[in-house]
Amino acid sequence: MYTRSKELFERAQKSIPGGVNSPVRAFRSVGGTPVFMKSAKGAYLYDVDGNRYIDYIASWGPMILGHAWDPVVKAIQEYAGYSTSFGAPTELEIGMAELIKSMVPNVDLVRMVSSGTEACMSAIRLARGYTGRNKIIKFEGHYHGHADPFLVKAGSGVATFNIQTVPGVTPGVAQDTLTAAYNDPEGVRQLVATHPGQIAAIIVEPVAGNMGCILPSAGFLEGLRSLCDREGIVFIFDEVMTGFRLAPGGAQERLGIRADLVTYGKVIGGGMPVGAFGGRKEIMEHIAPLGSVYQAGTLSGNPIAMIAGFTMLNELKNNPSVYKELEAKTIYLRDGLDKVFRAWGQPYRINQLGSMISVHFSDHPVVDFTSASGANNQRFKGFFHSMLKRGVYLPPSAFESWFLNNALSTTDLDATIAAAGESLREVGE
Ligand code: HOZ
Repeated sequence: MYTRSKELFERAQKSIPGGVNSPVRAFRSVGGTPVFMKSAKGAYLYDVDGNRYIDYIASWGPMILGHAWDPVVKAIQEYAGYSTSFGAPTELEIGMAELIKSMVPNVDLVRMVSSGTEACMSAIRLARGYTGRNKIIKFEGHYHGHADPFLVKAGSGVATFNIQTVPGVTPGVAQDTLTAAYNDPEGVRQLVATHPGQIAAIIVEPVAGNMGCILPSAGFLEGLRSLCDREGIVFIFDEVMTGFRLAPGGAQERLGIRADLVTYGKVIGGGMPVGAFGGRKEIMEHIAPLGSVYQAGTLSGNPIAMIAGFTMLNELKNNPSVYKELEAKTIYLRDGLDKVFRAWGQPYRINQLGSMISVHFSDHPVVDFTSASGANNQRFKGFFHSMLKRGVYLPPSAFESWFLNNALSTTDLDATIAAAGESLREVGE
């Protein structure tokens, strides 16, 4: 079933560390051979052995309208003919910035970068430059890309591989990153109180997606907002996963909370390598060349990424019913999964908001990294492989959210629910 994938994985390991270019996709935490993909269309992935999968990763978020959505493909084809990079400004970048501003609240200025990592890294440099303070607060199990300051108690691959301390991150850098538990406002207040006037920024995944999907508890983000206002701290929403997914205006709009800076990743490129950070003029004006907080990139605002992203985001803006449809599909999936999990009779928790969802094999509510880590991830491993065998592609880690795309049909969702029922019977007690 995976003959060609196995051959490619063998070959890949000879020239690529671990055979992959991003650790989670190596399948190490779930075991087995990573599936090598050949193509994708709509809701389906096709691997090199000719197997078809219903996709619940959506390239870790951006494929909101499904893979290889025709207008995006056509736009890329057309614009590639004009050159794939200029290293000079283009009108496309202006259109993209204007479109983002028209969709997202509280963004006066926006700077394009090439990945979510770059966006978050630049946003905290900006917050530090703006406030003249050094320390940041992040949350355990949150992942903001792989820049040094974020690799402290990080989620995603760092949690998946249970890496406690990342070699190469100097103590000097690590000491400026303070961590608190997600959904623990008191913990954050204490950190701020013990470091008066030293915190430049609080960065948060408003809805966490890098330790499975975990929702903010009532009042948590509101409390952080007030704390930041009181203490002159820059409040950063990492919307790499939630941006343009939970609503046209992302988590800010969906949850009704104002951020000072927002970061985006692949979602604004329709899957192309891109990212952005933006926010209030007063803060963003400190970025070079307006200010002296330096940040740059030849591929920033790359024309192919811009036209792909513009085409997709423009559709989302003009057709907001996509969000209702996506949420209805996700609720349908959640309810269907809930039924088969209940019939199975073993502990589980399903967290869902908008089109983000995940299952934790846990007998307690999953509200933070400690509770996510306490789940039975051996069971997840068995479940993952049983689902894969049945043609359902879930994230190969319990520490990742699932993302739905709007190309999924009721038939796909029913097939997924049926596969889950069979998989649970296979996983056993
Ligand atoms: N860290 C990404 C998900 N949170 C995974 C990226 C990838 O493997 O492509």
